[in-house]
Amino acid sequence: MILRTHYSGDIHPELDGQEVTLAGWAHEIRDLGGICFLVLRDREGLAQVTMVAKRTEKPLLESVRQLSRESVIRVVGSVKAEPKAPRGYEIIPISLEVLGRADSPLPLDPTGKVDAELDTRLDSRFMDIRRPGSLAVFRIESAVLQSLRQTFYDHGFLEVITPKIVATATEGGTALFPISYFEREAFLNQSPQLYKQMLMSAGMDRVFEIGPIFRAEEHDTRRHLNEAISVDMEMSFADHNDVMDVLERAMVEAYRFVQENCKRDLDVLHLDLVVPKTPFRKVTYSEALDLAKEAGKPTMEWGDDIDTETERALGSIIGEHYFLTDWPSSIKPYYSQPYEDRPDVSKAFDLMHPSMELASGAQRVHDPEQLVSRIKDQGLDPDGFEFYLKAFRYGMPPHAGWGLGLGRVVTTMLGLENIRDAVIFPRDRRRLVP
Ligand code: AMO
Repeated sequence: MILRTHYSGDIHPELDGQEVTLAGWAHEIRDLGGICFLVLRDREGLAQVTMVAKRTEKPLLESVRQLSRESVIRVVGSVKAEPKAPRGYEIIPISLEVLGRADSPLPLDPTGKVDAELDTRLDSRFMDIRRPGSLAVFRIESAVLQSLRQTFYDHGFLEVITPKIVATATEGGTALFPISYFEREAFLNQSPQLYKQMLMSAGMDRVFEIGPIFRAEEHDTRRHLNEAISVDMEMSFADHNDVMDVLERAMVEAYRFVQENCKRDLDVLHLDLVVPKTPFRKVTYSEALDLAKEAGKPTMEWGDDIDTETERALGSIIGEHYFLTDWPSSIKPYYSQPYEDRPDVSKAFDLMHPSMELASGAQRVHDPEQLVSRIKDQGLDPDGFEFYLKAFRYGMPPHAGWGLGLGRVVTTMLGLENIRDAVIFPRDRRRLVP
C-alpha cells in the first residue's frame, strides 16, 4: 500500500476541504504556544501543517512537539486554502504517525540555510540530497539521461549493456584497475569501446550504452573521477561528421528538455539556462594551436596533447561549445581512422565546453590489417586484442562513434564548481565510501 495520496506539490488551494495523506520528513517545527507549525518536506516540496492549540487534540499536539527534526512522518489531514501559507494552502491534521525517528544532532543542515564544505556534504550524502539545491542537480541529471536516451531512440539506436569486467585496456595511456578474477588477471573496463565496435560487426548498426567507466588515474581535479558515467554510441555506415551531428543534436535536445521540464529545479539553482547555439563551431587541431599562439600560449608544438592551460585559453577565445577536430594520429587511440591522404591526421574529434572536454569520438579504422598496424604503432600487442580483431575479419562495416561524460555535461550545464557535485556517490583517490 502506498503510504501517501498526494505529494506536497500536487496539492493546491482548490482542493480546500479534501482529506489527503502526505508522507515525508519533518523539515521544521515552529511552536509558538497558541499555534504550532509543522513543515513536511517530500521530494516535490514543502507543505505547512497548522495546529491551533485550542482546536487540536492534545495527544496529536504533543506528538508534534516531541518530534525530532528530519523524522519521517505520515500526516492525514484536510486541505485548507490559506493565502498566507506557502503555496496558498495548509493542512489541518487529523492524525500523525512517526514512521522513522531521526537522531539529533543532525550531521548536516538539510534546509540548505547553513553552508557546508563539499567533503562534509559527501560524507553524509543521503542528508545532503535532502537539501533542495542538491536534489535539483540530480533531478536535472535524470532529465538529461531521459533526453539523451530519447534522442538515441529517435535516431534508431538500440540500448546495449557490455561487460565491466574485462581482459584488456582499451584506451592507451590511461591506467587500469586490476581485479582478482578467480585464477586470472582482469580489469575494470576503461570504456565500452571494443564492445561497441564489435557490435557493429554483429550488424546491430546503431547502439548506445550509458554506464560506468573506470580510470585508475591519480589526478585530483575538479573534472576527473576514478569512476565516471560514460554515454557511448557507435554507428555503422557513418563517418565522424555524421556522429558529430548526432552529438550536437543530443546536447541541444538535453538543454531544451531541461529548460522545458525542470523549471522548478532551475529556479532552486537560480539558473537561467541558455540552449547552446548551433551549429557548433569546428576548430581543427592546427587552428587551435594558432589560436592559442595568438592568445600568448605558444608552449605547444604540433603533435603535443592539448594541455589544460591551452584548453582554457581556447575556451575563453571561443566562448561556447565547439568541436576540436583533425587531431594528430599519434595522440589519438589506435582505433581512430587517419585521413586517407594525410595519415598523420586522424578523423578524431573532441566536443569541448569552454571550461572542459565533454566527449571524444572518431571515425574508426575498420580494416583489420590497418588496425593491427595501428595497434603495433602505439606500442601495444595485437595478441591481447585477438577477441576484438576477430570481429574485423569477417565483415566489419565502416563505423564511427563517441563517448560523452555525463558528470561533465551536468557540471557544465549547471555551472557547478566540481564534478563531485554532479555525481551522487563520487569515487576518487580518497573516497571509497559512502
Ligand atoms: P575518453 O577517454 O575521452 O574517450 O572518454 C570519453 C569522455 O568520458 C569522460 N571521462 C571522464 N569523466 C570524468 N572523470 C574521468 N576520469 C573521465 N574520463 C573520461 C569525458 C571524456 O570526454 N573510447 C573513447 C570514446 C570514443 O571514442 O567513443 C573514450 O573513452 O567527458
